[in-house]
Amino acid sequence: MRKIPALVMLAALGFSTAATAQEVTLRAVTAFAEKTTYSRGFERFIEKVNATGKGIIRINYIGGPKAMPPFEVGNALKSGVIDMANTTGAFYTNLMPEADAWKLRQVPMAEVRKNGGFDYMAAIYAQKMNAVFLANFVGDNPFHLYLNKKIASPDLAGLKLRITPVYRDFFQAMGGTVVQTAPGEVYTALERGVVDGYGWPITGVFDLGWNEKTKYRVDPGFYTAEVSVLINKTTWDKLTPQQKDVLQKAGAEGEAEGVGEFAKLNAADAERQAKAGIETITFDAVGAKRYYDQAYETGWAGIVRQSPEHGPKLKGFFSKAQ
Ligand code: 173
Repeated sequence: MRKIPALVMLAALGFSTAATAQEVTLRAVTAFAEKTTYSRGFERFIEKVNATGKGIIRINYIGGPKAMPPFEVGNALKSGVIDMANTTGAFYTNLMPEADAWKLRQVPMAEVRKNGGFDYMAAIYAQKMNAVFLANFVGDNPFHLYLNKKIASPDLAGLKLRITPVYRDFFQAMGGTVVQTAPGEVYTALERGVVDGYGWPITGVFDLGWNEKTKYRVDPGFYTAEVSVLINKTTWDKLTPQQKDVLQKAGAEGEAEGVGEFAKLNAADAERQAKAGIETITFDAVGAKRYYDQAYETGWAGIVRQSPEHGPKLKGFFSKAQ
């Protein structure tokens, strides 16, 4: 028998795989309630992928926190129980504390993709999460402290506050007592008076009715929310270039859209809060600067404490030029 040259053999195999490639289906979960602010970008992304990827790739949207607790989505993604997740770094710090550093990003996402920061993070995602970070759907979108008791200065002594890892170091540094909960437990915690306030971005307070149980918002905002699509890396590595392309295109479009979208949403939600009777608490110029600076100082200190190896590098990539 004549030997078939290896190259011909490979080409034939490659051809037959491409010719018979099946539509792949990916299982997806969101860590935020379905059809609310931080799931909407993901839901648009799914629609786009399912339209442009017809016959090539399909996303099976399993749903949100009713299907899976938000703080377990990271584990499920890493292990391959799900293929795709819409979530935020603060929800999987147990696996990758560095992911919470996205909140400290002060330069546009597009710049992080160019300055080496994205590649640096991608390597950590591969190593610690077995994941590919596809796209961030949230533009600049500051966090705030919401309260039901008035404060005159950045002093949270005697106050109990609902947190995630986003706010922990900052609120504790101001003397607050903190309790971590998933977003789905905030309403009840406020209603029962279990907490005197909570951390949350400028947008989304109305999604779960928290406006009914919120008296004050403290200004200025600090940090920026990050909510992104992650893909299990084992799944990703098995996709064809064509399948990857569908995901990457829809991801890049969503990331670009998020920038303008959140600029509008931030302004609209601030106005809606004022109309709903949520009063703003502000400090004098010195107090406001101290508050804002303390947010970043305590935030970075927390990241560096948890990741002495990567924290200082990430600070270089994510911070505004001094
Ligand atoms: O407060 C939170 O639950 C939180 O950490 C978060 C992160 C990104 C967007 C919205 C909320």
